[in-house]
Amino acid sequence: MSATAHLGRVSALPKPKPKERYGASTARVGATQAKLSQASKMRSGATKALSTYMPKNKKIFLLAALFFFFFFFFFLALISCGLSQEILQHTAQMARSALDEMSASGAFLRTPSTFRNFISRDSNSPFPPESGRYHLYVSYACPWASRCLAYLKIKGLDKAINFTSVKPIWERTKDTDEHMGWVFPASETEEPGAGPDPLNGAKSIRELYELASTNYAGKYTVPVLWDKKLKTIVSNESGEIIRMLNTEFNAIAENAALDLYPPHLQAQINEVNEWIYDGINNGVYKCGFAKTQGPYEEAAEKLYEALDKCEEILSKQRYLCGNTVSEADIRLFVTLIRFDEVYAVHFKCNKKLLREFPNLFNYTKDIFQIPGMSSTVNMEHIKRHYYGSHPSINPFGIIPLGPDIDFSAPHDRERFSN
Ligand SMILES: N[C@@H](CCC(=O)N[C@@H](CS)C(=O)NCC(=O)O)C(=O)O
Repeated sequence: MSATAHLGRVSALPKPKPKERYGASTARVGATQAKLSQASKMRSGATKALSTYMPKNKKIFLLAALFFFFFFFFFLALISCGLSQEILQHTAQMARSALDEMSASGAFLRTPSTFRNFISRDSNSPFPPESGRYHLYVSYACPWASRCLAYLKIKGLDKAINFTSVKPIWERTKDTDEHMGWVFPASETEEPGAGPDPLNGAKSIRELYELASTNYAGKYTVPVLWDKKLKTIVSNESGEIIRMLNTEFNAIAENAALDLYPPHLQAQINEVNEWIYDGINNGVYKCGFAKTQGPYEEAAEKLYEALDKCEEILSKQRYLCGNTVSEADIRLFVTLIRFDEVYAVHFKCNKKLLREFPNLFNYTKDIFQIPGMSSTVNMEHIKRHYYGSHPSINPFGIIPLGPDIDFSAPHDRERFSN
């Protein structure tokens, strides 16, 4: 109720007869009345109208007024609290997809992952590295999930840790809201490459997050490293999952000797990862998801600076951190393999194509040809996902035919072999 509405109601009341209602007035009330009548000369029309109906017993009137104002502001506060809670809930719901992660200036801002447990050989670890205990949920389309899948394959861990891929195109995950996300096919044959959830019978990745946490309000991303024993998510952060896969399962890995993060290269790998993540891995997303020109241009410039830097490094050595393959190469590869097929068109990264960087292009073929790597690249899933799941970028979902690059073609990187 507004203050003016209330005044309207007061002025509509019949004029009270003070003596009849309250009896004889006291000297104190009389003095107050005198003061008030002096002050009333200076009041607005509305306040004058109010004082016309003021009962003689001022104490009661003032108390009533005080109560009224107290409850009025109390209810006002309650209403605004309720509203702001509703706004917060709405914002949380809206932030359930990468497409909603925007700064005020229209730049893409990726939010950090939430499940950050570590599988460890440490005897006190709640997540010990047991064969058959963990399951990796991925999408072949997703570069972050693909780097985990690459580790499963090249470390020879795919028998100890099984994996399932979701369908490439986002669908509604619930009838009760608008969220679009990763879903499993209903059968083994519905979608080549993807399969139903073999553990929980979940219909979507969202359902896995809801099984793991009843109050989760973030994005429902892949990869998800699932613990069958504790029925929860160990980690949804690919950068940390690959570190676990590199070292913690060596007792059961078929290719335990391969160390993609050896102690003598760790500082160098960390340094390279940082600018490659910012400029390239996440940089292509910053180009593609920008909603204003400025942040797009800033991201595109940074992207090409970083690509030029890689091209320069790879003109002198076979891999990013020397002549042995490392974590940094797997992390860069997952973006490069998608570059000309998707990012150049869909994310507007077209200043220069991967194929126009001789060293980077040959390097991408070289990594693709590491035993096990090619099985982690499903270009059909990749193209159908990006072109089909972001209607705000590609409203008709049309998938470009080209360029259909043959990454198994010969490359020239052996020239750097020791
Ligand atoms: N920090 C995560 C990022 C994973 C991520 O962003 N995955 C994307 C697919 S490429 C996803 O699942 N997005 C779902 C969404 O935005 O709703 C990681 O590196 O593991």
